[in-house]
Amino acid sequence: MAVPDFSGEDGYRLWQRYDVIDAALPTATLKVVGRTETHNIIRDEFRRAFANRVGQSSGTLLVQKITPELQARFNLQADITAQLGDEGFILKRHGNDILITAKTDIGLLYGSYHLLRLVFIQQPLDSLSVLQNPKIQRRLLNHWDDLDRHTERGYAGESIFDWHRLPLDKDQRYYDYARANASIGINGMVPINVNANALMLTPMYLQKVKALADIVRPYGIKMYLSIKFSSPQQLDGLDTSDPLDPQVQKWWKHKAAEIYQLIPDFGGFLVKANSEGQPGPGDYGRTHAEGANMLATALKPYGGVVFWRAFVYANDPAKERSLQAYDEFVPLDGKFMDNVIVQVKNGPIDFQPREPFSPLFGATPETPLAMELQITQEYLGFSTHLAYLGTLFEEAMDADTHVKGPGSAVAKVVDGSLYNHKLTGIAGVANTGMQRNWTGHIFAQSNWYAFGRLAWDHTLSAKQIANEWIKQTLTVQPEAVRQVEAIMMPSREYVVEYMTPLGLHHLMDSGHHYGPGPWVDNLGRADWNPVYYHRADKQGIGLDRTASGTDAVSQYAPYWQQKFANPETTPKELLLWFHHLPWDYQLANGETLWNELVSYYYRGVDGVSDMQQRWQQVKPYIDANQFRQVEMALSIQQQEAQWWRDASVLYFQTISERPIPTGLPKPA
Ligand code: GCW
Repeated sequence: MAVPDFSGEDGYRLWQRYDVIDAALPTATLKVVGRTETHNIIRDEFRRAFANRVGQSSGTLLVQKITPELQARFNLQADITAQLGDEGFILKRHGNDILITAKTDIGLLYGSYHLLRLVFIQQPLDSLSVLQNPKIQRRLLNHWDDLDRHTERGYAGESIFDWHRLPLDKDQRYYDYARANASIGINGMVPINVNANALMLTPMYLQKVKALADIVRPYGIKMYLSIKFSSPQQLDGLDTSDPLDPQVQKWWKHKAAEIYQLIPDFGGFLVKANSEGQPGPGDYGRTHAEGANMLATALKPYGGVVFWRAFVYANDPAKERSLQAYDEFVPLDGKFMDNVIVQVKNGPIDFQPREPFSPLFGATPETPLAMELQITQEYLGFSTHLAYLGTLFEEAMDADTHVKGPGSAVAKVVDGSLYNHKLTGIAGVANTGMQRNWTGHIFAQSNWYAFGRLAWDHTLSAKQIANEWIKQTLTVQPEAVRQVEAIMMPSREYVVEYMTPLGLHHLMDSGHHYGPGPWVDNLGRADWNPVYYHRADKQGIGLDRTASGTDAVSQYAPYWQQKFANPETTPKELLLWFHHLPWDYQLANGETLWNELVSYYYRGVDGVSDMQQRWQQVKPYIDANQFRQVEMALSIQQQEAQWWRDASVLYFQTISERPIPTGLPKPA
């Protein structure tokens, strides 16, 4: 047997494979005006991209901060340049020259990455005229990485952050990480898990954090830290961490001063409090607002912010889990300081393959909300299943809350436009690790990419982002691009279909959340058990969240209350999220619920076969190593989609006592 040759593309360069894609500098000369570290990065980036490839036309590619003289030379109207924000940029062609301009160095860097993207996705530049500003101000990656390099919900090897070797060992990966993030507009990072380790705030670790912050700063990335609410006790032996205690307040003020002395542009704190066993203000009978404001007061003199997570479901175990975040946070609206932003997961449970939007979005007019999306695939097959999440992120952003009538999309809550908030943010739970290709599955890179692009501009479509990513990462051959798009676009829906169709959710096996476990009923808390969510019994299946059940529908705007109250007007894909329905319930297409449920499970498996076939067709256009990695992962996914289908259908069949509909093969 021949020894396989794995010497090809290893995925390390992500979507920055400039040197293998055929493209040239669009002008003959590059001129970057300025000598800061960021200017040097820009020079280096163009050198990497075009090395010895000479441009086609005779002009100059000029990278320079905006001046009146440049405005005149490139015909930039004053009203255009007035629209430039601090991170924004303008790209403008004039004759044979191209200008990249901005108000700041970082704007120049973002403009440079945008031009590179346009070149590598083969956009014509003849009449180039672009003005862009990010729509959301703080665009963060949240790493759930522990100090010992274990990554909670990480499926790509150990953490890329080597705290043992920092601060002196400045691994090349940190620079490459920063480059990749800057190229898609990510401007903040939290290198440490939300289940925080208090040690992070000790002087020794802060030196390490400073070293990282210094590396990423010229790329426009700010450092934030997750903190443990009990730090004053754990680190300095105070006898309380009560946010209203003056000693505790003083402790945090000193800590903030210490941090800002090392990292003057430090972004702020991310906090998971009174959630899943973490300490918090509730331990002292104080509210989330009192806890957040105490930290916000300490950060305020330096311009820092607090991201306070709304992922809580601790206070009242008897209350259905999806209700709890809304019930705890809505009464606090108006009580948070203006440098606090509440960070809300896209759905009311927990990063399921599909959830309705969280009813918190739009329900707190006085409180800015950041959206938290999960890039790592905790509930979507880890890094062995191909699931392009651009479509999930797009669905989450575009969902219309109707809180101020039609056109009240979640994205408008998050970008601040619905309630006129200046402080805006979005966070993605990262999927990076030490694997050579960073994310374990080549296609998981596209989820990191899609998060960044949508955080920058939520009006981009998932399809357009997939197209960009494919051309920069895999191939520009038109037919192959089309095929890969046809793999990516429905891929997340296939996962929904073979894991949790029709609004089912949280049926993954306990703890690890990989593989089916719809039968699990013996965990420590009722709301950790899959049976809690599907409620299958002799009569039917689904969780009644209408007024006759947990009444979660009442947390939505009246428009949705009405729709969700009735199974006939509930979107089919959320049917069993909101309703418990008889097995023989008739759907609009004439099928019974049981038959439809089963056929969805089959459809998901067929979808994976379709992806496999399409992948074989693009073989000639994909690097052999990339091809093989994805081919092998798809074969795992094929087996496991069948496992999901068979386990789920057989389990539910023991309850429904109905036959597999004719025409479908019987589960193995
Ligand atoms: O869903 C849960 C995850 C935990 C995670 C938690 C959270 C970081 O299973 O691993 O903890 O969400 O978001 O805080």
